[in-house]
Amino acid sequence: MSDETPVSVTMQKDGDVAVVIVNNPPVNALSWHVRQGLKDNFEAALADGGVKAIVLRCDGATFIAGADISEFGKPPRGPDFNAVLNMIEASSKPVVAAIHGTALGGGLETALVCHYRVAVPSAKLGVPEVKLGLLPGAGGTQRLPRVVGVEAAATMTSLGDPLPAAKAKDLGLVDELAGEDSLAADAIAYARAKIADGPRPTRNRAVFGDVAVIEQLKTANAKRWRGFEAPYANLACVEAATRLPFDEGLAFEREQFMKLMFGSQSAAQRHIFFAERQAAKIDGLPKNTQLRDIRKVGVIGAGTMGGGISMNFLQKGIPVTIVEMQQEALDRGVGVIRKNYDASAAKGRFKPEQVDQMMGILTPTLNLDDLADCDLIIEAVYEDMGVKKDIFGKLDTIAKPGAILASNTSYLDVDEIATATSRPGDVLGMHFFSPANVMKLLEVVRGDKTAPDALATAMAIGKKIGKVAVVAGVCDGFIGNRMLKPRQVEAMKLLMEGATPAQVDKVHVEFGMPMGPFQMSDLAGVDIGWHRDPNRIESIRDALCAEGRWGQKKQAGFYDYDEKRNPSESARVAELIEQFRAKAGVEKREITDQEIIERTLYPMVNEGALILTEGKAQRASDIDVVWIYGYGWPVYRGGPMFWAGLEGTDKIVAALEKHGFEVAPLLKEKAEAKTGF
Ligand code: T1G
Repeated sequence: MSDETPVSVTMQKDGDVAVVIVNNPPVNALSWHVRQGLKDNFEAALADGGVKAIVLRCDGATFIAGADISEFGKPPRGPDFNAVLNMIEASSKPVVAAIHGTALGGGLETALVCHYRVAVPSAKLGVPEVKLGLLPGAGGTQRLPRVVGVEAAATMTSLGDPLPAAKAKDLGLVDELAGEDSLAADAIAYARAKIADGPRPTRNRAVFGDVAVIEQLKTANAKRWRGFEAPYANLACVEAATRLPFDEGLAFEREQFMKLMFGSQSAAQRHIFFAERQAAKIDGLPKNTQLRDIRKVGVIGAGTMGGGISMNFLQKGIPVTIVEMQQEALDRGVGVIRKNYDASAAKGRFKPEQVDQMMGILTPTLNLDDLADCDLIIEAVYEDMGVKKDIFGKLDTIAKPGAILASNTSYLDVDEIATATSRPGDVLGMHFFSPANVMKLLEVVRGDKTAPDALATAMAIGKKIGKVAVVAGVCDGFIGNRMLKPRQVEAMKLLMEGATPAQVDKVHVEFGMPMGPFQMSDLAGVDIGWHRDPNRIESIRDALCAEGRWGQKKQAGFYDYDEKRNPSESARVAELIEQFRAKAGVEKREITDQEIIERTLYPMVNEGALILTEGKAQRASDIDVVWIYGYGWPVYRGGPMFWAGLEGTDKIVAALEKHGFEVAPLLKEKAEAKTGF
């Protein structure tokens, strides 16, 4: 081993058992120096006549959690992973994997070439590669069917969810459960007991189970896997294991792995893996920033948003005081929370006693003064600046010193709201997405005067309640809704010029969005932001609203809906569009799908470039995270800014200029340099 190789693998001896220990914080990823260390130490253990059995374990929080994803796409370094694994599997001495934390991906593949596996009950074992647009590329798809059978292997690889140790033991993936605090000793004892049995190479075991599960998984997950390549590649490899000799199956797996590895989908999904973690970091945050303690939360407004927001905290055991102005609204809001929890309990997500517990720490009140002991207060009332400033003015006197005062506003100026208080440092935005107890995105809006510790606390509590929190700057629509605007404006123009709502939506759905602009408008409500004057008809939308076509909630919007909310194209809407087109003297023309992409998606990239230049997002990858987790942008396209790199920023600029858009300087720069963001 050359001297510049970091020492991340060592070996200890316990009598006739060698213990190989990996120590590569934070997750013991299989970085090149780990592979090198495994090779060197196993070679030493195998050459040592006094060693009769070998234990592989890890220091730190977890067993090996996979290949080092940060190495992907870089020049290969250190020994080939498969070669190291084959050496371990071919060991003439029994090898036992001692598992704690999460044995994931290449980590589980390493455990699979060990002849036996011992795990603590709290351990989890899985192959999440599919979530990175990959598949287990070190024999996992060929060895799992030989240990847990085809059904479990197909499910594990194509869905990527880890198994708890007990379930893994039921499946034969774990041979013995160790004591939570005695894993090393138990694994050594287990290894010693296996000396007589000797090694049990996984590759020599027979595949078993029913291959029919593969088609069943495809049918059951068709909607969820729409547009994804990796789930199907995983299943193809497991299917290959049922009919090919091991080495041929390994070769097939390798070929499928390389295809995915060098494809755009995995690059996109790996980008989002890191982007999501990067989003949690606040650039320039003073090192010694202390988080404020959030023991109790106040929520003002018990409507859809206030109720959903409250649920996030209740299910993490954080007490909530929820305030409404009228008893009837308060009772209705609390009733909806209870109903939602009961529905989740009926699906097995909560036990009935958990629902009672959560409802037990919810305190409904009509009195704003009852928020005096809250550490975080989230206002979720009507989107009106006057109403919000009035509330924040009152909170200024009611809330205790140091309480964070957050508005759930989806676009209003947080700095202006802060002027209603004498403590602008405590004021920020926490923009949840509806339904707030389901959608993962949380835009944390940083006001000019927001204190760093208040911002850091809001980001941390967002993560604690299971959200993906992203820092946004104050501007109209922050990050997500600001980019939605040009998309919606152009979509409406396309209707005037000859496209139909169904054509525009179809292009977006085929692109991978869960729904198109008009389906989204019908779902959210066509009347959101409408001036409410049925006699003032200045746009197609005004005309729809004036006729009560407010969307799904009225069984009519851009589409007609039956009682099950199944949409159908509306002759009335076509007539309205025709009338507007005639009045405006616009000639209907054929609109291509490509033009729809260029005029609805490219302007989003343009707006994202402006957001970056104005400093309203910390980094381009934050914008991607917003669109993946807030709007369902297909993760295999990596988010708008990442996708711009795949699409070609030069191609985007050329199209935007062709359609008469003013191109953001930063986007122009990228186009000239022929790079992405
Ligand atoms: N490679 C590189 N860095 C990783 C990493 C990995 N596999 N996993 C985590 N990190 C970094 C992460 O970016 C963060 O960095 C820090 O570790 C803590 O992570 C050949 C090809 C293990 C459940 O997909 O699911 O094996 O932000 O915040 O919440 O077939 O990390 O601190 O700078 O997530 O405690 C397969 C991915 C890889 C597992 C821990 N393995 N990781 O969660 O910490 S592909 C995975 C996770 C593969 C083989 C194939 C989670 C975790 P920073 P964290 P956590």
